[in-house]
Amino acid sequence: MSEPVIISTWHFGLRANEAGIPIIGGGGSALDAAEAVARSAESDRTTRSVGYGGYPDRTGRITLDASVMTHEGRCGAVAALENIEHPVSVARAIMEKTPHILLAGNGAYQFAREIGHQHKNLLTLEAQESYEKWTESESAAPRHADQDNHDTICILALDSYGKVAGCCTTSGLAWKMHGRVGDSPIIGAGLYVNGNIGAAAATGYGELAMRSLAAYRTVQLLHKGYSPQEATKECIRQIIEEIPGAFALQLALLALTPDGRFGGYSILPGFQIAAYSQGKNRLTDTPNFTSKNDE
Ligand code: SD4
Repeated sequence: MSEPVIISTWHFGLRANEAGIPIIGGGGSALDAAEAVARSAESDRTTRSVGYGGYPDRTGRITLDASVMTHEGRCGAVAALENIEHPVSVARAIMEKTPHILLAGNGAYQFAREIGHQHKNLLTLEAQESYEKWTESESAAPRHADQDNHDTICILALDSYGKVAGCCTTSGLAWKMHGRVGDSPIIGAGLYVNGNIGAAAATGYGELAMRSLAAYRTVQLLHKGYSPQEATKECIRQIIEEIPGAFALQLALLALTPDGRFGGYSILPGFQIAAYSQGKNRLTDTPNFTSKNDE
């Protein structure tokens, strides 16, 4: 038997973890626990980049990306899904009920409706007001993921049977172009799980994770014997070396191994992991490239 672990991204992961703790503590699966954490964040109207309450794209529409992956390497994802509160559960249903991995846009919406998801307007008044302010004031460039624009939740979980699983769910970068899809539903970019080696996920500026296949690369580093902390750091180091200008953008990685070790690393300061382990749910700061605070 393993000691269960749930790690998730950013400070609001702490509250969301609470939804998964009774599941994993009661002998439930890593996937069930991670999905419950994701669903809790999706329904939280105060998180600005996940589901209900998220910021819209530059045309005022909220479009959602999500993915799930199991210890067996089974996976499902949705991209550019609109008006459905729980994209993570749609991603899981694609994995479990269809021969496909990724459904996008209207097809994803139709599938969600067929399996019983309700149509819901996800744009809250607060998010709409922020959007209106942006349309009046800003240039047309999508915001880079920074301190104020970082709410994608990624969850990696280890259950008491020693199985790892992960989920990501997001409304993506605020004010993105309509139709833009980020890293979160791209298996290998925003999320990757290998049941024997470990799991990794990314949050931040999705284009960096897509160009580098950051989650897959991190799992490969775990395979080479790096610890989760070292693997996330080395992956960020490689990305900064390979991609011009990456050092000025935020990308944060987290990783978990089947023996319960975990860690994270980011380019810019401010990334935090909400970690439930050894019976405690705590927020931990992670080292980052900019502050060079990991020596
Ligand atoms: C994206 N990676 O759509 C997401 C956004 C994000 O913290 O993680 N923000 O690019």
